[in-house]
Amino acid sequence: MRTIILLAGIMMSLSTVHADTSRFLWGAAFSSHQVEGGNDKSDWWDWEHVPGRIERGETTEVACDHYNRFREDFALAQQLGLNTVRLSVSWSRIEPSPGFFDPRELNHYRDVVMDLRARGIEPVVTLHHFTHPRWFHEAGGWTSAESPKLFAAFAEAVATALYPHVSIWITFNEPMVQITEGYLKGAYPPGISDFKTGVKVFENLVRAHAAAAKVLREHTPPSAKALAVHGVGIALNLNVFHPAHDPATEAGQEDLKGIAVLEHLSGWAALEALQTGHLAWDIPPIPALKKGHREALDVAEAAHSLDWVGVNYYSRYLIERDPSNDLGVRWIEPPGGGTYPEGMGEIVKSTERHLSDRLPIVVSENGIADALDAQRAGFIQRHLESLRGAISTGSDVRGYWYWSLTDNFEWNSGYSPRFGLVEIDYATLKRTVRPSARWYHDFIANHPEGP
Ligand code: GCO
Repeated sequence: MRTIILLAGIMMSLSTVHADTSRFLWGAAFSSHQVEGGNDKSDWWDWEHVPGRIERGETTEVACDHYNRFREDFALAQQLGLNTVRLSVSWSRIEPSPGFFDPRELNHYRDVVMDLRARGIEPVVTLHHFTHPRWFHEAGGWTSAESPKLFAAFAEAVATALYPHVSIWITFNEPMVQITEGYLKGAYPPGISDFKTGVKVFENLVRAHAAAAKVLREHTPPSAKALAVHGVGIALNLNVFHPAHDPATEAGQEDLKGIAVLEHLSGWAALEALQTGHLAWDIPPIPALKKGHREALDVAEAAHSLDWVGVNYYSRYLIERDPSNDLGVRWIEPPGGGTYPEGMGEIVKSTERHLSDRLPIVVSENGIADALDAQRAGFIQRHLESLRGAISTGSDVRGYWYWSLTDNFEWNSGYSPRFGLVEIDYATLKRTVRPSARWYHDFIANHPEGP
């Protein structure tokens, strides 16, 4: 009898009602390097161990110890009523040396996705979230013509090992951030600051996406079609840019020209290439490129290589022309800060204007660093209201993934920005669900079909 009662208790906690995955994907996101700890065969590990790079000298030996505590974290995701969790797998763990795919690590990630599924949560798997193996970096990383082939081999190893448990894939997180931070500004690994190299990297990322997309589609189970989105997506970093000056003035017109360059670089060039297979650069002269850069190239295999588009949206910036800056523009935080909920709907609409394939949209990241948890619930609510506005005027948005499930390592900023629905006490690794997470739970429960 006792056993029966116990079992019934377990069944009850596992049968937490989840929003229907065929209607709307409610979730939270995170990436391997930012939470797992011990990702020591990666380029980011080497980067963060150079003194002075990361605030307060923080590194990821332990991070949130998610690698060992994923079940505890997913139990919390389940309590929150999420029906999707967006995670990433670590290429450097899986392929620590060229061509060796470590079966223990592949099994680890199989356990990860199966644990989610056992809880009624659909895993969304990102293959590349900024970090990759040290050996790949040493072999030239994304500047090498071999890189698309190497990435596709990694994709094949992952897709085979996780089959048939993953129906929603993301090839790259923020490919254009990888390019601007890593190859134009030199603020992320490999720390290069050279526009022409960035252009080459873009081509390789497009080829790598296309090669991986083919493999991933072949390894997406037929049952995936029952989900609101399935197959291959990309997560684009899209900010809202407004001119610093009145567009009716000459200065405002200059600002708009700068915005066009930024938008092309940060989102639309990639979105166009992955739909049409046509990779076009049309950059007017800017300080980093005295003569500008015009280039058109066909990457036929990239045509129609997306099944859905992910939009990472955080904030708004005012843009002003500034010849002293490499890109010829200055980013200004608007008075009162960059938080701009109306931008959620605006960015969905402008994404749609750049769709030539009919692709559904998912908000693949949206979040706020708020240690005191004073603003988070309001932030989410206002962004969801804006999203609701876009949907009610015809936008095809099928999901929302809050960044992030737990606090985590925020790249060069270290551990101080607190994005989590769940707070991490880094001294004890204790997890505490924040009040805003309970608010999010209730919102989802009341809006199973979307905001
Ligand atoms: C990015 C990433 C995340 C960040 C998040 C908060 O945008 O850099 O996708 O890894 O942690 O955006 O800044």
